[in-house]
Amino acid sequence: MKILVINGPNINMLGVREPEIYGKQSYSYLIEMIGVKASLLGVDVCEYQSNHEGDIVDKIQSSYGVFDGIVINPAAYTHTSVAIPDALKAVGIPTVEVHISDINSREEFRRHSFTSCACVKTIAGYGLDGYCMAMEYLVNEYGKKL
Ligand code: CA2
Repeated sequence: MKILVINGPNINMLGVREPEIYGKQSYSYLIEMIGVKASLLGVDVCEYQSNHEGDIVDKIQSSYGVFDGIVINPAAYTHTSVAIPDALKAVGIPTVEVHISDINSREEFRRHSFTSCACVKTIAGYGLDGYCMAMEYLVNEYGKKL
């Protein structure tokens, strides 16, 4: 099984500020953790991060026929982008949405996700562990059928 992990704007700044919300670990720690989890699960993983909505759309489109599952944290685009869920629906790859923080208990503008309607599951509020939970979910639900 091949899984693509997509991170949106500012996730590359993890650990730099707001550790009380996003934790103390850096983006490179997250990448390493995802790699270790992939090995344990026996899957191939690729990571992609961009601060640009169109680039994320391009990456999702180019995943068609290449990846069997996507884990996405669209970051701020969660609350603004229609293009990202449209792209996810267009490729039809099972996708799990992840948020490090619990978006439902934060500011009002973070409580709505445009992405979730294009995802098979949303995991929010489990910190970086949410990425591992999302990968595990994809493997359990879709890995064995491939
Ligand atoms: O909780 C999440 O994972 C979010 O997707 C993170 C986004 C935020 O806009 C979403 O509402 C929830 C923010 C990404 C990281 O932003 C940083 C801010 C300060 C320092 C480092 C990263």
